[in-house]
Amino acid sequence: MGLANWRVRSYNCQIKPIIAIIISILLLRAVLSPSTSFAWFQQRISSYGATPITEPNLRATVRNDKFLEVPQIVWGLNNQKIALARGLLTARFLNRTLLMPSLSASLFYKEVELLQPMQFDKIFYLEKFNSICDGFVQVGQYSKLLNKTDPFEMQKGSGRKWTKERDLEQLKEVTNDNKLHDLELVRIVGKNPFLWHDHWPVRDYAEIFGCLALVNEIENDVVKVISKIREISIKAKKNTANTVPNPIVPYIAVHMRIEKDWMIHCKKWEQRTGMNQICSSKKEILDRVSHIMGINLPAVVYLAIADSLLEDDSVLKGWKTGLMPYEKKRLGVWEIYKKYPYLIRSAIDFEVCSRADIFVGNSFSTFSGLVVLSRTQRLLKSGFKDLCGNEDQLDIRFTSYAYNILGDKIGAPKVWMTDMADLSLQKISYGTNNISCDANMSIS
Ligand SMILES: Nc1nc2c(ncn2[C@@H]2O[C@H](COP(=O)(O)OP(=O)(O)OP(=O)(O)O)[C@@H](O)[C@H]2O)c(=O)[nH]1
Ligand SMILES: *[C@@H]1O[C@H](CO)[C@@H](O)[C@H](O)[C@H]1NC(C)=O
Ligand SMILES: *[C@@H]1O[C@H](CO)[C@@H](O)[C@H](O)[C@H]1NC(C)=O
Ligand SMILES: *[C@@H]1O[C@H](CO)[C@@H](O)[C@H](O)[C@H]1NC(C)=O
Repeated sequence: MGLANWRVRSYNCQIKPIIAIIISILLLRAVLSPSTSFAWFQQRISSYGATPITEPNLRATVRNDKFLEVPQIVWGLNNQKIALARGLLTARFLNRTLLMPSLSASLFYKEVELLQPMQFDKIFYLEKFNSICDGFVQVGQYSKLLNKTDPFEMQKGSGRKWTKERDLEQLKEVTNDNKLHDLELVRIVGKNPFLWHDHWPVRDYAEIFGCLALVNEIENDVVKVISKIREISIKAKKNTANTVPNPIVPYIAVHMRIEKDWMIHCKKWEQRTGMNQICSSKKEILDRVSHIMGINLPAVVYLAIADSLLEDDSVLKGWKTGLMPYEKKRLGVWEIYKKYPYLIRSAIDFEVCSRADIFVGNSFSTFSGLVVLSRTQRLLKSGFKDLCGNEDQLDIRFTSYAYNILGDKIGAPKVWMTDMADLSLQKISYGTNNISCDANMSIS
């Protein structure tokens, strides 16, 4: 979600009244005190919209003997990817290599000791990353450090007073400081400095995400899950009368965001903002998906859902005839997921959604938003220019939809494509109900 920390925040909503009063007092204090995440969140909302600082043609020289170190990266997979990209773009701004960052394998938020630190290269293929992103950003190993000079510690501020402008000003000061130029290591310290301020255009993020390939072991498991989906599709097609010799077996992936804590949170969010398109009930999701035109039935629908919903088989019921819903358990791939921590489970689901023929997600989810970004990139690379407004000419494959927004076709979800010319990541990291594409969208 946009409010990336909805899991933390919604936790507060489930507590009994007496505790709620105490919490309210604490919250009130939080508003008045600049150093809390609540204040950060307020300020985060208000600090978007300035122009980004990078120009596409200006290629910095990333030095491979000067490094930037960033603090532990936290939260859900896609918020971690965004923070990782900001760390890399900060390193690029300083012409430095980013030292191998530490991600968090678990979804715990508050208890730092439960985060399960996981090195970047345990999940992403380091050599591939550096080769695809060569000339743009680089990740380096700690073993490359000579340790002949003391590191410079760059304290990132926090709270309401630490604005986007100050954040940027600090970066510029560091680049202008000649003494720092020769220091081997600049170390950023502060609390989750990359969850907040955004100085870069969507294109820069997209370029980095395009360099992230999973390590072979995990990639092989992605392939196994997708083969299993296609296998079931092929069988289903064979059982129908209109058998074709070479069946095309597309599959649909739906990121079904209906966890209890999300539903509580999104309802509050709708109340606060006066928007009514953030939440979608299970029934609404099923209904919108069933109205997508041009799907060749029967078709497998892969449900990307949180593990907590796997025991709830009501997600498998009520689908239109011909749409065959499967989650990890019914698909028989739980054994594959089971051996991994949260981060990798989510990363596998991400790829299954990203490579689906049709993807349907929630435009207020960072997970869905980054899936659509990756699919948009692929569409543009394959020569698509103007998707929106030309739905009739659209090849059904690789189309993405937002189930929380009604589209132009009766009952169907809205076609969704990332605006690659956007100057900030706000829409993706916070969510939006404006997902129509821009005519000036072009191939990067
Ligand atoms: N929410 C959740 N998702 C899980 C879990 N385990 C695996 N996943 C998968 O990860 C996907 C979504 O990841 P999230 O962590 O919810 O997404 P995010 O990257 O934090 O972004 P948001 O959508 O903004 O919350 C789900 O669709 C699941 O398939 C889990 O314990 N909780
Ligand atoms: C410098 O320190 C890092 C750890 O902080 C270590 O990995 C590296 O090997 C050290 N380099 C040398 C040359 O000792
Ligand atoms: C980074 O490299 C560019 C191009 O070589 C140069 O103009 C700029 O001054 C460098 N900046 C820093 C902080 O080293
Ligand atoms: C929606 O986004 C597009 C670009 O992505 C922008 O041109 C347009 O003005 C936005 N519309 C609204 C109502 O915000």
